[in-house]
Amino acid sequence: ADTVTLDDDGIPVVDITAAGLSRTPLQRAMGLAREHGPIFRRRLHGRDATFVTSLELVTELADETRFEKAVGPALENVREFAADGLFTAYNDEPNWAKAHDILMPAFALGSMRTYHPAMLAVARRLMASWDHRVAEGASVDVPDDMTRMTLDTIGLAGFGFDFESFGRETPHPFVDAMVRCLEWSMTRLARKPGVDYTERDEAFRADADYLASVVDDVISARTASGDTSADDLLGLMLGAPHPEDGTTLDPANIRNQVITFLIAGHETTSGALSFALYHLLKDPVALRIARREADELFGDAADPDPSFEDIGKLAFTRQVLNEALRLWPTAAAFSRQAKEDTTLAGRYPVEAGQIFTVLTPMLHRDPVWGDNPELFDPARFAPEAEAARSPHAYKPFGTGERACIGRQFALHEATMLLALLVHRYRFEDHGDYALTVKETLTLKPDGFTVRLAERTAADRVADRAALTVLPGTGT
Ligand code: FDE
Repeated sequence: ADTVTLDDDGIPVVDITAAGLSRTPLQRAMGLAREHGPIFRRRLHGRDATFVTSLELVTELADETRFEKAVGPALENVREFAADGLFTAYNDEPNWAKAHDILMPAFALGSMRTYHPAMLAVARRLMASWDHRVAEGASVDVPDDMTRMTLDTIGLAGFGFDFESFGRETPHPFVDAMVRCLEWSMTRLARKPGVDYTERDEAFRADADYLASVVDDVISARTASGDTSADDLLGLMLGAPHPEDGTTLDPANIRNQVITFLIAGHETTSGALSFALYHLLKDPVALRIARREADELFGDAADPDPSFEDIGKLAFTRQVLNEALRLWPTAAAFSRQAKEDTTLAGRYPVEAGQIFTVLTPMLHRDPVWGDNPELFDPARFAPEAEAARSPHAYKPFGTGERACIGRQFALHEATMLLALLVHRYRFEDHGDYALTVKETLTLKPDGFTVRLAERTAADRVADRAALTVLPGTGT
C-alpha cells in the first residue's frame, strides 16, 4: 500500500514504491489527485514528482514571468530519440528559438489552406477503407485506423512522404517502433535500482535508429527530387532562412524535427479523434447535432468536397473535439519549472528550477467545470460558456511560448474527418464498448471497435425529423 506523509509545507508525499508504477501511471496519478488533493508529491524509488491539478495552481504555473516549460524526466527520455527537436528542446537551446521562428509560419491558421487538400485526400483513404468494411459487415478498429490516417496526413502534408498506411495489413513499422520508443520513455521512469536494463535499452536503441533511418529516407526523397519550392514543413526546414539572422537549420536538427513532427503530429491527434468518436457513439444527442451540422454543409453528396473555409463552419463538431480533449487530453501532462525563487499560491515556497507537472485530465475536472465534470457535454465549449471561463481551465495544448505549435493543424484535420464520418456512417456499438484508456505516454481508448453501416438519404431524413423534437439542446 502507499505510504503518505506530509512535507514541511504541508504537501502530501505519497510513496508508491511498494505497489510500483502500473501500466497506467497517468490514471494512477489521477487517482492520487482524487485522494490527496490538488498538489502532491509522488515518490517512487526515492524519486519525487510533484503534480498539480487545480485551476488556482495551474493559473500561477502558466505565468510566464515566473515559470517556464520544464523538460521533465519523461521528456528527458524522449530526448534520447528526438534530441533538440522542438518538443524536447531546452528553453535556452539555440535551436529551439531558431526552429520555432522558422517553422511558426507553417502553422498559422492560413497555412492550413496549404495542407487541406492532403488532409482531405487521406480522409478519403480512410473512408474507402471503411466502405470495404461496411460491405464485409466487419467492424473497424478505431484507434488503429485513426493512427493510419494521422500518420499519412502528417507525412503527406508536412513532408510530401506517403506512408501508405491503408495499403497495409498491419501499421507501418514506423508506428510500431515509435510506440515502443514512447513506451520505453514511459517505463524507464519506473526503473528499480540494481536491475539490469541493458537488453531493453538495446532494443530501444535499435528502434530509435530505425526511426532515424525512415526519416533520412523522407529527407533524401525530397532532396533527390530537387524540389526546393515546396512550402510544406520539410521545405521550410531545408530551405527557409531565419527571419533575422538568415541561417538555416542544420541537418542533424532537421532530422530531429522530422522525428518530432511525425510523432507529435499523429499519436495525439489520432487519440483525440478516437475519444471523440467514442463519446459520439455513447451520446446520441451530440451525435445527432453533429450530423445535422455535417448534413447542412454536405447535403446528400455521396462524396463531399469540403473547402478549407467549410471546416471553420463546423462549430459544433469542433466543440465535440474540444470536449473529448477535455476529458482525455491525449498529451496528458506537461511540466513547468520556476525561473527564480518564488511562492506558489502564496503558501508553498518554491526554489528556482523546481519542477511541477500539470495533470491535465484533473485540471479538466476542476470544480470550475461544474458539478458533473465526468459528463461529456460539448455545450461547455459554446462561445458564451468559453468566454465566461478562465483560459487556464483548459490546457490540452499546453501553455505559453512552448504550447503546441500543431494545434490548428490537428484541429483542422480532426474536425474535417469527424464531420465526414458522421455524415457518411451510422455507428453500431456492437461490443457495448466499455472505455479503458491505454497509455503509451499518450492516451488512446483501448480495443475500441465499432461496426458501421452506410447512412442513406432516408436515414438523413429520419435524423432531421428526430432532431426537431430534441428538447433544450441550446443549438
Ligand atoms: C507541443 C505540445 C504540448 C506542450 C508540451 C509541453 O509543454 O511540454 C502539448 C500539451 C501538445 N503539444 C498537445 C497536443 C495535442 C494534440 C492533438 C497535438 N499536440 C497535436 C500536434 C500536432 C503537431 C504537428 C504537434 N502537436 C506538434 C507539436 C510540437 C512541435 C510541440 C512543441 C512546441 C514547442 O515549441 O515546444 C508541441 N506539439 Fe502538440
